[in-house]
Amino acid sequence: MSSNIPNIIDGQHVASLIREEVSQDASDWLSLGNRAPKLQVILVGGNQASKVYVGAKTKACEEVGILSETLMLPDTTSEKILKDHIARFNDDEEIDGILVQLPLPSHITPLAVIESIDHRKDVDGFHPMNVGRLTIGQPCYRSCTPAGIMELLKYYSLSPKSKDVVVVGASNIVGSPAAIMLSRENEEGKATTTICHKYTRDLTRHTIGADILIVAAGVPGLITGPMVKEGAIIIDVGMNRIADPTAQRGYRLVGDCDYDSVAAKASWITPVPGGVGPMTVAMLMKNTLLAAKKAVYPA
Ligand code: L34
Repeated sequence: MSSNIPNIIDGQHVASLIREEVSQDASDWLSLGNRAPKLQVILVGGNQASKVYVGAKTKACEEVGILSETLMLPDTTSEKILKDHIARFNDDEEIDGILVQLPLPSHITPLAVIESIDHRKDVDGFHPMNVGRLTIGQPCYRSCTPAGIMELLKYYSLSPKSKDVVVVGASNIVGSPAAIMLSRENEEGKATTTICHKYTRDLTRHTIGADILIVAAGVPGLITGPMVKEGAIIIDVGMNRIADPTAQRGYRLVGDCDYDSVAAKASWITPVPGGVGPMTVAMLMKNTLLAAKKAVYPA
């Protein structure tokens, strides 16, 4: 057994610093005579985890001086009705950012809904306009979770430049934009990036070479110690609920890494909870303030 003790990447701490910064910027913005930024959240259906995440976003808004409203719609809401609400929010000049919490009920096509959001209010950075602009290095809203990962690497001076980065999971929300950000030729990028996914033939062959390993597959315990290089930096994006009768809420949260065996080899690691999750929320605050200031898409 190795006695290696990794450094902890404290997302709770870095997120609170970002919220403080946004709070200061928002109050400066107000004192210039502007109205308060406003985020419109839409939550369709009763997904329990979504309620927790939206709750965290609402609380953060309050804390930093962003107005927020949450429209709760039933599971049975049609795509048409949802889009009608979005059209109304697109036209509302008091609303700066619009966020439709995912996942949506299966009868709704998420891309159709995302495309109906005005890209200038797409503070999630999911609209094809924002994804496209990210890909070619143009100003855009950046998906909050990968943007939060970039902030964590920056805060702890863990430069990806010329490192071998492996991203496990190719989702539109996390894996794919994370890989794009890390491979761009700019201050925060310049990594050599590999994307693995459920069709990858031999996952370990790739993960074992990673200087920075980003895991966003949604599979608890997918990555174990023997799959990781000695001294690797581990970013665990997994947010899995495991039934646990001894826990107060009846479950506990685990990432996609088998924490103990992976930590035994890592130089740095994100905990779950308290790693990437809080950063997602903090970056949303940042994006919403940018939207209010029309900083990404000037009027
Ligand atoms: N539209 N849908 C849209 N935007 C997003 O950015 C998200 N995401 C993901 C799911 N759907 C979305 C989130 O908000 C995941 N996600 C998210 C947000 C917050 C947290 C985790 C995931 C979070 O705060 N995690 C805490 C623990 C929360 C708990 O106790 O359950 C943490 O410390 O990791």
